Amino acid sequence: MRWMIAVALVALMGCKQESAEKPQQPAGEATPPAAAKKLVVGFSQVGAESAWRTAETKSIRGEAEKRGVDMKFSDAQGKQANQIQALTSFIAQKVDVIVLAPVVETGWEVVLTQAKEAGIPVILVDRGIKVSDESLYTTLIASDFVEEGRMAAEWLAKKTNGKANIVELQGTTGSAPAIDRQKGFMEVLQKFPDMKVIKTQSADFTRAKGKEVMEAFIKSDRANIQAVYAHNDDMALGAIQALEEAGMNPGKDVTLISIDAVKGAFEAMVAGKLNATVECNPLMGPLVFDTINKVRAGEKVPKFIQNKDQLFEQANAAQVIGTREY
Ligand code: GYE
Repeated sequence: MRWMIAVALVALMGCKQESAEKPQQPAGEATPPAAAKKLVVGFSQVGAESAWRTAETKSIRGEAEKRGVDMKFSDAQGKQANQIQALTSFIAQKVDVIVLAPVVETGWEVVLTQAKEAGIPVILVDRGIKVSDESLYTTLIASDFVEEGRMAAEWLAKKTNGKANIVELQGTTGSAPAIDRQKGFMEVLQKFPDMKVIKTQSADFTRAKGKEVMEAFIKSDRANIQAVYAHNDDMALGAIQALEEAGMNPGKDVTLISIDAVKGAFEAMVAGKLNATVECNPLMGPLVFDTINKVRAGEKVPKFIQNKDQLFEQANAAQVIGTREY
């Protein structure tokens, strides 16, 4: 009898210990197989410079949570050095996959070679890179920024009858969207000899710098500014503020077009202060994790997975604003 109690006690203790270690596992359920182990993803994000970026972060983090992915998130505060450090740490931690939103296009060879050697696939999101060896990343999920630049220029040409002195607010120097949005825009301008970019400067994709740079443009060339092309909405919103403070009429005396199509841009269009915006979709969480699953299942994925974008203008802003998710 006594030994029976002892055995029962030991069994009970064993059970207790197990349930203390695995509190979430309901009693009686088998230990999950090794394959069901949580996926570990390291996500190196640029920062939080714009409303677009905040929406992207929310989408990717939200989807990770929904799918039970263990996501290690690192905010680089706009610095490539911080991203390289984050990637080095992800590699040391042996994450399953790295998701990288690269701040600039160049300078990734060394750290991506380390990821490759460690057998960790790298998925680029929203911005591309320039590397001599394309096998250093698996795929890029992004919009076509050159096309966005073209769309902006075509729209502006139509709006101004092919005649405008334009000031350009560029995104972060060396970043894919700044380079390509300028490229696409200038390509279309070739067809319109009376459309000229009279001033161009980086405002780093932020509203504060957009305002600052626009103030400088107004100071030096006020009478000549007829249009503003901003590489993102935040900078256009900053420019609107600068124009208003200078007693000018954004959306009327000065035509403004930007890129992203965030909520703030729709509000400015409804208020008549911004004329148009080209969408750049940041809601890529679901696509990112679907792609990760395919890559892990050994499926071949295209080198470039493109988000499709469209242009919105003042005329339909009020109608559309309620349907926008970011
Ligand atoms: O347009 C801008 C941001 O990389 C596509 O970065 C992204 C750009 C986006 O900060 O607002």
